[in-house]
Amino acid sequence: MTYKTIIAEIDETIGLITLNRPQVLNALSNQLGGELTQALSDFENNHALGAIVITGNEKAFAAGADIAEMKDQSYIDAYQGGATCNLEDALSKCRKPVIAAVSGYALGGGCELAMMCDFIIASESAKFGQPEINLGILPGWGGTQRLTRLIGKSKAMDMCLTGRMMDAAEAERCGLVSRVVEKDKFMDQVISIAKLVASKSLPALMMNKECINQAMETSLHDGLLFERRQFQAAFATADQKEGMAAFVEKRKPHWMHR
Ligand code: CO8
Repeated sequence: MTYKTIIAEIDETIGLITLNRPQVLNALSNQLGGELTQALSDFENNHALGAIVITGNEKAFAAGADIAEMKDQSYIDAYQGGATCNLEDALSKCRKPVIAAVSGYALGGGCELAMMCDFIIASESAKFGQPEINLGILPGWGGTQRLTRLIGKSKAMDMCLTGRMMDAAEAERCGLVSRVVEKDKFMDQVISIAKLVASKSLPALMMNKECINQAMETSLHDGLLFERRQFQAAFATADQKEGMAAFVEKRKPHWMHR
């Protein structure tokens, strides 16, 4: 499918989505939200793919929602929402691993989009922030909620109330990103990490993802019970049998993804 605001490509076992509005630092317009939702759904339904990467360009992952598009919106426009709202649903329902690869600015809705993904890999040049306070508003796409869960109340307050940016090193220190990669090797490294993920058993990936997401939503007691049940269910898969047999036989597993 041809898109106007993103590029969607397949690289062997991974789906790669590049936000592509460089003239406005990949500001997230409604059209981009719709196209990204469509590409995610196509990759989710493509059985040949085991992981999805969302990225931008060297200067910006995304500098937020499109302010020019948003500025005259009324309460009812905001309430009814647009394609960007559907994108949040699509991402939260996506069962395959989704990696955000962030270079340059990830601000406002850009930072929120990255946090909706399963984990964030940052280039040394990445800059994260929730600058909505400077526009007289607040984050509206999970910035006060996901950021607080990821980095804690004090730092989330600092970020949202000052509107300052944090660099990649600080983002790694406080747990916003899983790792920081050298600028020159950034996309090569991201792709090899995504392919490593995609080389695993898909049902096992999905069960891991589901359990970790559950940890963000529930008590430790209920989360442990949820994990225990998923662990038990894993013994009903062909891939559990294959994975353990391959270990004992000292060979590589051949996943059936069943
Ligand atoms: N929206 C629209 N256009 C933008 C945006 C944006 N978010 N960010 C940058 N641009 C445009 C600029 O207007 C400029 O366009 P032009 O060349 O036509 O003047 C072009 O991109 C390049 O930007 P700059 O000239 O400003 O580049 P600088 O390198 O000088 O500065 C910054 C880079 C610091 C990133 C600066 O562009 C900036 O501050 N951008 C805005 C950041 C921001 O406030 N983001 C938050 C937006 S609000 C939001 O995201 C709420 C999300 C809620 C979603 C809810 C959905 C349901």
